[in-house]
Amino acid sequence: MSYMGIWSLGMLWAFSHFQDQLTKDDKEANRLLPNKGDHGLGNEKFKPVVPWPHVEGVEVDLESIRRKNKAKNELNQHGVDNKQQNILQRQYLTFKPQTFVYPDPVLRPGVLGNFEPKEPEPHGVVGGPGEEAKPYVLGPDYKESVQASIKEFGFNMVASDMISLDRSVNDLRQEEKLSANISSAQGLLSNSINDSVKTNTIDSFYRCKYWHYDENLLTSSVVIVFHNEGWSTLMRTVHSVIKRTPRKYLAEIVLIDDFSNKAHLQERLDDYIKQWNGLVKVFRNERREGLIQARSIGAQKAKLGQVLVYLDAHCEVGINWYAPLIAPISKDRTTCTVPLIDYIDGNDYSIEPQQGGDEDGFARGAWDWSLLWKRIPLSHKEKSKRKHKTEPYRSPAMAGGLFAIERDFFFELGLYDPGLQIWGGENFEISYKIWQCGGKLLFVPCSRVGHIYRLQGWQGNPPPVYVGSSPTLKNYVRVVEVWWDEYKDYFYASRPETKALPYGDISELKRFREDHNCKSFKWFMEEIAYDITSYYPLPPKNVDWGEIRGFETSYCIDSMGHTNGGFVELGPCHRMGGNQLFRINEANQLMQYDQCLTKGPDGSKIMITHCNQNEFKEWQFFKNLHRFTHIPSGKCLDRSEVLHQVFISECDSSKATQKWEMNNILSV
Ligand SMILES: [Mn+2]
Repeated sequence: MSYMGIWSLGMLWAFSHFQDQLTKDDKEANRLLPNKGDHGLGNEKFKPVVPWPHVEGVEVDLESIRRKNKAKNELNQHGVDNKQQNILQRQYLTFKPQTFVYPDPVLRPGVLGNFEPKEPEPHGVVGGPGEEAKPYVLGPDYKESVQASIKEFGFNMVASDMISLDRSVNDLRQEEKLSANISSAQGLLSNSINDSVKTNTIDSFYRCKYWHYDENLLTSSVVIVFHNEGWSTLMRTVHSVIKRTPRKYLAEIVLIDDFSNKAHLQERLDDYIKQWNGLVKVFRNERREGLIQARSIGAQKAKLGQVLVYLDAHCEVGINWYAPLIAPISKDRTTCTVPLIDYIDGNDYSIEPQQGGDEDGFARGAWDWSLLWKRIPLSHKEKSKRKHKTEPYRSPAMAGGLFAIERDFFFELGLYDPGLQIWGGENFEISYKIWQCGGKLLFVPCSRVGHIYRLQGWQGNPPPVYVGSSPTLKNYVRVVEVWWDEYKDYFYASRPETKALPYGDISELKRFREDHNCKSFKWFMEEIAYDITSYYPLPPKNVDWGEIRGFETSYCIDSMGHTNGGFVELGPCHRMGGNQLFRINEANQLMQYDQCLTKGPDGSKIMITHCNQNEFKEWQFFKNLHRFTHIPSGKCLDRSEVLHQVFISECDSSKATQKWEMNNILSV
C-alpha cells in the first residue's frame, strides 16, 4: 500500500498544475517530493506568502488584548451619544484590526482561473479502481470482510484499501448559465471585459473555474483529528490535501491522534509520514480528549500557518479547493469559511453533492430547538446579495467538522469552550461566538470537500470513562446558557429532561461575551438566522412532561424507538427517559422529540409520527383525574396490560386502565 502511495505521488508532481506560478525555489522544493532525503521542505524553510504577525508560533495574549481594547472602549465612550454606533464600534475593537489589503476575486468568463489545473488531473493509478470517483463495487466474495470493516471503522475499508490514495476525483463545482443581466454586471468586476465578451460565445456558462484570486493568500496549517481511524481513509485525506494544495500555501499538515490504540496508527504512521520531510506531523494526546478539545489542541500545535483549516479524518479535498476557501479570510480576518461538503459513499467511494438545499443544492446551516443540526435551503435574501451563484454566502451555523479560520482570530475567540466534552454542540458554540461577537461565517460553493459518512453497523467509539454521563446534552446546555439568552426556554421546552443537568461553570464565557460586547441572540435570530423559524417554529410551552405511567403501576408508554407511523407500546418503566420521555404542550400536542402521538389507521391504536407545529393538536391531560383525553374523538387514552397495547376507548372513570400519571424525569 505505502509503495503504491509513494509511486503515485511521484506521478502527481510530474504533472504539477502550478508550475508556472511557482518560483524557481518552489520548483526545486517540489522536485524533492517524495522523500529524496533533502530537507528542502523542512518547517524552518517555510515562509508565508504574506508576512503576518504570530506565524512563528507566538501565542496570542488574550488577556492583554482584552485589557488594551477595554481601555480603547472606555475612551470611545466619551462624547459619543449615538448608542448603537457606539456599540458597533466597540465591538470591532475587541479583535485585532485587518491590516492586510486583499483584493476581491475577479470572475472572467471563459478565462481559466489562475489557480485552476491546466489539464485534467492525473489518475493515482491509471485506470485503477475508484479513479475519477467512479463507484467501486466489490463482489460477494468480500461480503464478510466488508461487514467486519464497517463494524470496526464505519466504512468499507476493503474497497478503500484497493483505491489509490492519490486517486483523481470528479469535478462537482457549480456552473450557471450566463444571463444578459449578469453579463452587464460583469463589466464592473472584470478588468479584461474584452476577453470575457470574446469568450462568452465559446463558453456560455459561468463556472467556479473562471474565478481569479490574488496570489497573496494566507498560508494554512491543515489540522486533522483522528481516533482509531482506518488507515487508507485517513491517509487519503492527507494525500488529497498534498495533491490539490499549492505548496507555497500549505505550511503543514498536523495530525492529532486522540489516543488511538490501533497498531496501524503507531509506528507505521510515524514511518509513513517521513516521506514528506516534516510537512506532515503527528501529535499524540496522552488521554482521549474527544474531538472538540483535540481540535483546540490542534490549534496550539499548528503554529506555522496563518489560517487553520480543520478537516475530518475521512475526507478528500476537491479540485482547486484552497484559494476560494482562503480568499474571504485573507480579505477579512474575522471571517470563518466552510467548504461545500460533498457526499462520499462509504461503500463504493463515489462522490456526489449532498442532497437537499435549494435548486442548486445550496443550503444554510441551521438547528431545531432541541439543537439538532439541520440544513435549510438558501434563502432569497442571501441569493439577492450575490451577483453570482458561485460566490460565498452567509450561514447561521456550520456542521462542525470542516472549516477554515484565521489562527489568531480563533485564539482571540478563546478556541472552543474548554468545558465542552467529546462531541456535540461545539459547531453551534463557534458559530454563535463568531456571529454574535462581530465575525462572519460563510459557505463557499467553489471550495468542495468530500466527506465519508459513517455507515450503519458501525460500532462507534464509546466516550472515555473519565467523562461523566450525557456529555453531549451537557454541551448543549452550556451553549444555550451562554448564547441563547431568553431563547433558551425553547431549548428546555424541547428537551425538558436537561433542566437539572450539572453543566459546570460558564462564568468565563459570560465574561467573554461581555468583554467583547457580543450581540444578543435576538439580534442574531433577526439579522442572520431569520429563516430558521419558518422551518423550525418556536415550540409551544410544555404543560407537563416526563414518563407516562399507568397510574400506580410499573408500566409506561414506550415508543420502542418507532417513528413516522410506528405504534407505541407499554413497557416496564425504566426512568431513563429516552423512548419513555414525552411532553404535552399548550398546543395540545403529545410529543416525543419531533414526533406526535395520534390515533392509528384503525381509529384506536396509538401511533407516533412526525409532526409540524400545527399538526395533531389532539390531547388534553387532566392531572387530577389522571386522564388523557383525545379531543377529536372525545375518547380516553387506555391500555391493555396483557397485550401491552396503547389505544383510545370510550371514557369510563371506573376503568383503572384509563388512569395515568406523568412524572418528570431529569437527565443526570
Ligand atoms: Mn466525519
